[in-house]
Amino acid sequence: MGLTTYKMLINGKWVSGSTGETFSRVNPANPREVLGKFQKGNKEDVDRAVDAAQDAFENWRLTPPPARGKILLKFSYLLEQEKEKLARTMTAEMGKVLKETRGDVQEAIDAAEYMAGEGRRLFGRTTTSELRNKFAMTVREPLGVVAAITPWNFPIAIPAWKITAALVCGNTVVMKPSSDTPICATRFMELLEMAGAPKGVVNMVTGPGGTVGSRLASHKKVRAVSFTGHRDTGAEIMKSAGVGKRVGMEMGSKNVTIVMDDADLKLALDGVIWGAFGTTGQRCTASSRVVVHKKVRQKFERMLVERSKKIAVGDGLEKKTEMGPLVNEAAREKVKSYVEIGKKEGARLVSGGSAPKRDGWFYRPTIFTDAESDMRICQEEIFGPVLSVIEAKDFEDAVDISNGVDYGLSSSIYTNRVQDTMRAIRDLQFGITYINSPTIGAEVHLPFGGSKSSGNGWKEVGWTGVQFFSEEKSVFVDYSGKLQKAQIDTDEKG
Ligand code: UN1
Repeated sequence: MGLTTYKMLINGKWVSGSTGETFSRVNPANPREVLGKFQKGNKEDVDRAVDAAQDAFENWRLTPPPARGKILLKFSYLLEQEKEKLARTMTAEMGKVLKETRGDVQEAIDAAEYMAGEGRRLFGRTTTSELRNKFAMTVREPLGVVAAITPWNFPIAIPAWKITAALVCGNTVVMKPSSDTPICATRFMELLEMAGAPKGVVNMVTGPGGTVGSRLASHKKVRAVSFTGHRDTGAEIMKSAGVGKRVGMEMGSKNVTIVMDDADLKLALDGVIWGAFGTTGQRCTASSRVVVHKKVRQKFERMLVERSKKIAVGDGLEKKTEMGPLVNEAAREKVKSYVEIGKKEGARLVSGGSAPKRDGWFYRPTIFTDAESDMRICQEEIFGPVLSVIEAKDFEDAVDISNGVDYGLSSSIYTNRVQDTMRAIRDLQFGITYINSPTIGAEVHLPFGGSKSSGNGWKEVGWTGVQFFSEEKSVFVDYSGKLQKAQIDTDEKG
């Protein structure tokens, strides 16, 4: 069978890039399997897509939000119908196991459903005025053309977080997907079109971040950029975007699970294993550190090592597989180099630390112990199946270690003490805190985002997704029939 050549979506048409050049993508579990050819877009393609989105904006912003919501509801039904097929495509394209890719599609369905309902909310506020016969309220307005720069680790869910929120608010979109998951991105766009998104309302340009992504971020007509990915790329995007543009950043993290001395260790074991090795550790929310109370450290560590050795690593399409490959060669090289760094720093390798002898970018679940909080393996994002065990003297020490990183996306604690639970909720400097469950598994109707260098203050999904993609305009209606001056004319006497 010949190789399929995929196109880009600009102004309702599937087109080739202006250079005619293409790139390819292979299956990470079997790099000899080439999945397709994709358009290598450039600046001109971005400009065409932005112009199309700009042209489509006028009609889309005036389309009643409930009608926009209906398209999103239809989109959620189409995703539901396509769930199994899409999940299989995703596993072949980026490697995570089938039950997780099904979860990825489900997360997109959930986001689309939530945002469909927003079409009948998009709440502003009404409030009082300090003057008589004057009315004050806020209304939500779209921003205009927005850019979605999306990652490969949640190639359906994360585009859905961003794009369904953008659309219900009345924005038009240009998406630049990761070059590791262009098939998922293509199918995502096709389903949006089938759901009824008018031409130009959603566009997609594939190609290198350095040209397509940076042109999108710096484009004058783009009013907002929503990015999920590596912190260094995020910093570049911030620079390209310059001032006057809304930029939402979801970047890396160095998440933590605290296991206290009173914790249910079996429950904690399930949670830490899932948090650290689910998605092969390639989640922004993955637990790459486990901070264990000294009283249970040795016991818990033995349990972790024993379980980690049993994890079945392999092709995510096979039923027995529990952990798939890394997304690409560079990702595996990065993991390898951090394992060397960890050894040199003096942490003790107690599980994994090598790649199985087979094709594909596999790596064994890896655990370091005797790790110290200031080691690079405990500070830097590895984005792979590498977990470091750090011992804590007591609760305060555990919180200090947890907070002692530049990042702050997700945290969790296993304890049954109500005092420690409440203090953890108060003191952990992370955008998300879980009690007695792993650091992964956020739901789409609550804010998602991190503190410190994990983000820049904006959050995604739920009502915070709506806030990002809309301008809350203040409106004053004076029906007194005379000039009334706020702050100057007072009405103290009544
Ligand atoms: C990500 O890794 O960027 O909470 C997103 C979770 C998922 C989303 C992860 N619902 O792990």
